[in-house]
Amino acid sequence: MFIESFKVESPNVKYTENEIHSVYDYETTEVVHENRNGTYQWIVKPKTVKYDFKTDTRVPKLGVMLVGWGGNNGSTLTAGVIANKEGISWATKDKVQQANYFGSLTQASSIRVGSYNGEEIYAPFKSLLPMVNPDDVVFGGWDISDMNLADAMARARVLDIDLQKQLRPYMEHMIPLPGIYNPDFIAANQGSRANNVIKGTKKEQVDHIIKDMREFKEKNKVDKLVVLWTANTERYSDVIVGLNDTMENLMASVEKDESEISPSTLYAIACVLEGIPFINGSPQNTFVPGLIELAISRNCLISGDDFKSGQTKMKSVLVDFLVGAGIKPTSIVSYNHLGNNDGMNLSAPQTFRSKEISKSNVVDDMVASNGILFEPGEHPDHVVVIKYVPYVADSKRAMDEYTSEIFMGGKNTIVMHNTCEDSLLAAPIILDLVLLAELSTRIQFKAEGEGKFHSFHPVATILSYLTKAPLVPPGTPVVNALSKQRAMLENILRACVGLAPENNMIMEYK
Ligand code: NAI
Ligand code: DG6
Repeated sequence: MFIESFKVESPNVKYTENEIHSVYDYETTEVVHENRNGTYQWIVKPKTVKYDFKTDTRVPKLGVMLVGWGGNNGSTLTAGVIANKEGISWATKDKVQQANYFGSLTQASSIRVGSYNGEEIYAPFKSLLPMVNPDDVVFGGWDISDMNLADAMARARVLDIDLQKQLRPYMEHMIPLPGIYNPDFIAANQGSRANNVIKGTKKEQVDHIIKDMREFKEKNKVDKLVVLWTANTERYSDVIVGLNDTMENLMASVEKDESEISPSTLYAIACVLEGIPFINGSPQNTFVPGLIELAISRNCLISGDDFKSGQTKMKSVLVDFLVGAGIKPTSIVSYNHLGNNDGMNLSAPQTFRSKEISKSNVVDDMVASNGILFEPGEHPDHVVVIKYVPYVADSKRAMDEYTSEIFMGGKNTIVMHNTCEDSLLAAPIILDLVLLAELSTRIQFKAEGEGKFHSFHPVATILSYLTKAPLVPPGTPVVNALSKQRAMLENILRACVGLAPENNMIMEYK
């Protein structure tokens, strides 16, 4: 049975006018390696830590500024939100299609809340805690191309033409602000697009972005802003001692107009200085060590890297299944071809290399979790190929071959072929990232023994379900397995309203 909303009644949960308070027992285990009677043993000690969560339930008016607003993702997301808000439907060759948010965890997925008369009760994911309604978000942003969003939507060739016609009046007045352009960081084939750029030194460019954000907030009367990079994949920046390795060195390098500070890092610096959450949807190392230090020192949310949309999402499910089933994946070969501007930009070796790195590291934690199948340091062969084929436009083709060793030396080969508009996968993920980033800034907590409430660590691991290469604070394990990432996010939100983690034991029926 599906219900739209619910309220938790528990001595551990208190709803006040502006907050939900929850006192929560976090069940965990501590592992120690100790000398017991002359031999070292692994000892595992279950423990319970009491946490206090408090969530501000006042939902702000949210502004979202996209870097790369006029790209396929930016224009598709903007169009999709307008279509939903306006209740637009359009004719396809199959049927009359209604706007929807399919593919969005927050808007289109559900959670199990319990059982009622022997039936499982589910509710929308978004009913867990008060979240911004996408209809109320004000979108804006920057692009190095000055094309208005209606023309950008047409250039993207993603949405049905009847829908585009209806959306045009809403989008033709939307014009991206000039962006920071440095041809050294993206493919040379992007040069002809760059007719809308901010001039000046790096310091002046950072100041310009800060001014843009302040003006956007003021003009649109938004309470809060989130900025998300959905611009071209950049090449990696070199991380150099004295240049960008510490917060001080990074800021000094901006003052000195050092060429190795990338545009994405400059936008991120501007956001952190203004206390505005910044999310990186592309694979490059925007978050150089100096930037991470800056974000931590200012307690400003940063999150990344690279949207986890299709092929990698499947990989983080399939390899988790194989390793979890005691089957040893030995070779993973992933081919992609696509014909959109992202594909054209990735046809340059340096930008491709950024994507290759983020697509390749996504099974490491699953492999490391099973010492029966894999020796320490052993990995499956893992190859990623991306080719630019203009004809297929945004309709990306992904072909994967997984070869595994099974019982008694047998071999198993699984082959998958996935065809999908890339931007229709990415747009709902962008929405989830900004809505969840905003929500997470309203949650505070303290563990027993901690005097004061505090927010999550500024490096936002709770968003890792949505990214290929989750950025984590130094010394924190990276989790790539999709089901674990989803469980982490859902269970933390459940804790905020005093609900037990979803443990799937269903003891009520045993
Ligand atoms: P796109 O090429 O259509 O859009 C990128 C936009 O960024 C372009 O309009 C370009 O003019 C603009 N741009 C480039 N540099 C800029 C700068 N410094 N400042 C402001 N604007 C700038 O690409 P698309 O398909 O929208 O993808 C965007 C990014 O998202 C790419 O890096 C892609 O690799 C990444 N991504 C996409 C996924 C998907 O499924 N679509 C999944 C994972 C990541
Ligand atoms: C080709 O791989 C282009 C890329 O931008 C991908 O489409 C994007 O990174 C999505 O990757 P995945 O592996 O999540 O489908």
